Amino acid sequence: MGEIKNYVRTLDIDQAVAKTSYEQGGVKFERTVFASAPDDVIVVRLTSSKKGAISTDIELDRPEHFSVNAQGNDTLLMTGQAGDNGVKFQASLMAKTEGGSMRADGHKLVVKDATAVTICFSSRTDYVRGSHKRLASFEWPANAETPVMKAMAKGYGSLLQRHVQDYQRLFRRVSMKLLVDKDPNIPTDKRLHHFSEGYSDPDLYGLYFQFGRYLLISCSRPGNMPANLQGLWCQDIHAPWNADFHTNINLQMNYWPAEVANLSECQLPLIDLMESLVPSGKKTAKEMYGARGWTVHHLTDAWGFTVPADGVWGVWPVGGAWLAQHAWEHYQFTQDKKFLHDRAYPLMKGAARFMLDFLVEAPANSPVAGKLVTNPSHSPENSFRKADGTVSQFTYGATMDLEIAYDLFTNCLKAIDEQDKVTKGFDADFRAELLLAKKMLAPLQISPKTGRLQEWIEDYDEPEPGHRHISHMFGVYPGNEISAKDTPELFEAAYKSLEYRLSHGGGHTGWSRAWIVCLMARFHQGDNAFFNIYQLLNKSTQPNMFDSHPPFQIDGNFGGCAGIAEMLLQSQDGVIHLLPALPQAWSKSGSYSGLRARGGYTVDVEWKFGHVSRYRISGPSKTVKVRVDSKEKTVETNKWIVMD
Ligand code: FUC
Repeated sequence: MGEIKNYVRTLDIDQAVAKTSYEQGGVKFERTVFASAPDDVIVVRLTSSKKGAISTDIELDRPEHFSVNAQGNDTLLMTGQAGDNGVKFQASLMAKTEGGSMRADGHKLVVKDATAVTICFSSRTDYVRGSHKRLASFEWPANAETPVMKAMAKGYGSLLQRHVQDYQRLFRRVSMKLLVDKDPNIPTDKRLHHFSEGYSDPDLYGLYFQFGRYLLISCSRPGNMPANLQGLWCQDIHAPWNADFHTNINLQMNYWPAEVANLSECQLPLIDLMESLVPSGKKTAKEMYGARGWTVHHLTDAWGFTVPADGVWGVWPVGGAWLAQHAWEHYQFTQDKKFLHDRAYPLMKGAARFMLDFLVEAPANSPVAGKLVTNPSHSPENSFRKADGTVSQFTYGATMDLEIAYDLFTNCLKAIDEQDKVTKGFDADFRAELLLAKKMLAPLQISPKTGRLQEWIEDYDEPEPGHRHISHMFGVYPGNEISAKDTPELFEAAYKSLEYRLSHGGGHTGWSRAWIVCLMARFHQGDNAFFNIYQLLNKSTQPNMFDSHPPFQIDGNFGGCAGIAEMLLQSQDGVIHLLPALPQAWSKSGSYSGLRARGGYTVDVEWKFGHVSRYRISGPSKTVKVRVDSKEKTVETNKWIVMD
């Protein structure tokens, strides 16, 4: 057959189609792969430039616990079980040749002298989403061959067209153009490598942003499970951290870009998951804490796990309260009143009820005596050193807990006010309970010694000052308790804390670096945000652009995607702020369209030499408040506004 030449692999993120092509013996071979949501199949297409040049075996394989049988001369059926007692699965592959022949041979299909081959693959398990149960054996198997047969009947051209149309409906909502000053045809792994040598390549950040959107569209569609630690791209039988859902940063970070990057419906799997956790979360709240409402500790899974795991780190019952922020954010961006009433508010109220019962008054010898604090309390995965030199992980009222409680109570109060417009006196008793608790919450502490926002209620020493978690920054991002406008002292103190973390090696995992990007954007520090997104790509990104914890973990991709958006648009303060943290490196010229702002707005912006040149805000009201070039004004919506 001869030497392989011109081997190229591409992923077209405008189409979500991957291709591998090469030449051998004067023939060009091409493999095209895509995963189609509308047809529920993975499609592989093999083509050759010369008639009859494809001869190959088609097999289905995995490392353990399965068997494969051919069905007729064009289909393979795989059945098996994950481990000894895990989910049962069934996968089906169907192939069709153009030219040549195909026959089954035991557990494989043998293709001879074809010019093209189309393969459709689909799989099923006996897991029932939502109820966390498995199908009874009489309801199984699930006929995985049905989608492949239906898909094959449509033909390759139609499958490709249906897939691209479905994908682009979501993907093409947003465009992002950062200055292109390099040949965009340079392979991405080489562009990333050039980065480490100090080349500037602004457009690579635009690509990274869009790659994050591509990933979210591809792994988090309505009706499916949310993105886990690896999205859904897992090559292992035993994945790192079981590819679970960590709720002390990672799962939430996966959904940080969803709303602002105009992929609102991709957030729905997270809402579904939350709702499915309520029954077991209620049991945990009641049995462990004697509390109303629902709670989740620092990780969960597909089976409704809500109790502590992993020792001390796991005794952190505020995961549900943090997750509830996503239900409120979904409402804020979509303005979907029915969603607010039927889904978001019940979730938020249940999470808030738990917090209300979990909070206790701080004892007399505490610096916040009589105020409400959490107890026991832990600041995710970090520890502190007490005056007597002992290191501990447990205390009361860690800053993050207080910030999460504040965020949740504030959001619940806003949600009540929204619904009060329809039903006067809406949930009045609960409103009163929230108001009182919010007033009594222990205040955030600034260290008199260092001027930094404390991570802990007392001014403890930090044994690991560069810790990857930066939990006390929750109030800056993703929360909004701390802002330049409303709490300038806390804002300054929080910035000092972040700087301190960074100067001691903070940001060494991909997701930690991505969080810092979002924070720097909220601090309106464009160049610092840029430096950190540069480091995310330079130090924590694999050649295929997957985020590296290490190992591969997808949260950094999503956090980085959200961070880039946050540098270019913010809307958390009731004003749409254009280019709030534009770095020098992207300032020469650029544009975006289709980013979303709270209140149900869509924003398009163009800029030159660091200043907005024109913009358009489309949305439900006639006018809107905007902040451009540090000036706040009210402008008309739905039309382009040209700056002088
Ligand atoms: C948290 C982090 C780890 C890792 C794990 C999946 O526990 O502290 O770094 O990301 O989640």
